[in-house]
Amino acid sequence: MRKFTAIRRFTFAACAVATLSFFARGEASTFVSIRDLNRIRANPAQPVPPSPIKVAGRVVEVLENPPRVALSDGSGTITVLSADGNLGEFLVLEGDWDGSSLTPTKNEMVNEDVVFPPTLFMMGNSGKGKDADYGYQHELPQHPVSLASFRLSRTEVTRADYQRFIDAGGYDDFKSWSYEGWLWKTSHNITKPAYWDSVQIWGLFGDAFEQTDNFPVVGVSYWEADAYCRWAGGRLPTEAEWEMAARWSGQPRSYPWGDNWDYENCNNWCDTAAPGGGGPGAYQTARVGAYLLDKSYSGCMDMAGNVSEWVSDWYSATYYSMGPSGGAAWNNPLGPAGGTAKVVRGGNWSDNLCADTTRSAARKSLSPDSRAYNVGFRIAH
Ligand SMILES: [Ca+2]
Ligand SMILES: [Ca+2]
Repeated sequence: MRKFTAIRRFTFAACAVATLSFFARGEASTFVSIRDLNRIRANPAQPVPPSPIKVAGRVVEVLENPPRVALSDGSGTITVLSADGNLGEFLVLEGDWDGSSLTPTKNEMVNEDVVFPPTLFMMGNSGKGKDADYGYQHELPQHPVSLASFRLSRTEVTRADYQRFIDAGGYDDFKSWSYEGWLWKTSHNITKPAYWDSVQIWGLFGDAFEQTDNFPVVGVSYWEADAYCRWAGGRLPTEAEWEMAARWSGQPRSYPWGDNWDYENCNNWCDTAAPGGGGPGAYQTARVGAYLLDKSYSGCMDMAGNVSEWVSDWYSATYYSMGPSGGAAWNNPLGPAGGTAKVVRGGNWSDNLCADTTRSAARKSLSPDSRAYNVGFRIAH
């Protein structure tokens, strides 16, 4: 079995991406300040971006004090790839270029993929720690699962991501939909997610808040999540893929970050810090990736909290007991052949059983027609 150190090296070397989009005019060669990229890098222990790095396929020099990137052109969208290191939190910067500096107008984490090699892991309730404290029968038995290589989006799919699906006519093109999904969509005359307006109020006592572009899309049924993934050339992750990405570090963790519960680590009912918006008791989602400690060993964000996530499996309370006998690994399990409810994984902003439902082994079932304000999804390839 390969170690996750190898995954990390591969992921960061091949996929570490930050994008600087800006409106620029002028010289053939100019300097763009990336001080804001630097400022937002949450972990001060992380190094200055390695030099040289690639910008839109070209190697350019990264200058320090202050950190900035030398660019050879002054317009359009550029992509910054780290050559061999972690740029920190991956961000999109958009801003106004005045000829000497960039004034950001938007920062958001890039929803790039984490790449997983073939992995053997232990799925289900570990019987230890918080799994023992809060476990449920349908999380048993713990069983070995062997997964083929796959990619998974680092963050939940955002409203900006989903807007592109809408703008591309995704709701009008049957080719992006399953047969069942298309029937559901047309019979209910669905043209956009529920809770799609940017300003929302989600609690009896909650304040109005704004879902910006980099908040997770919510209010999508399983069929809409599935259609988005098909349109984007991907698919929903399987339940096994989701759980491995959330908790496996060579050992199963209770939560993405480890075995100890801290309600401030993720967007759940109990946290008070609300780094992605809101405040104590805030009835709302948060910007994806805003809770920096809600990060799995593999680098996926918000797998404990923010929104719960559709996976592709039909739900069965006894499915884990249907695997191979004799302790053999179950290869790429896809879930039951059919059912009446789909599996949803991970906790969310409205979960008030905070330490329980945010566990990485926790499972929930939900009608595929359901369009909830606390359920979104991420995309696999
Ligand atoms: Ca919260
Ligand atoms: Ca989540």
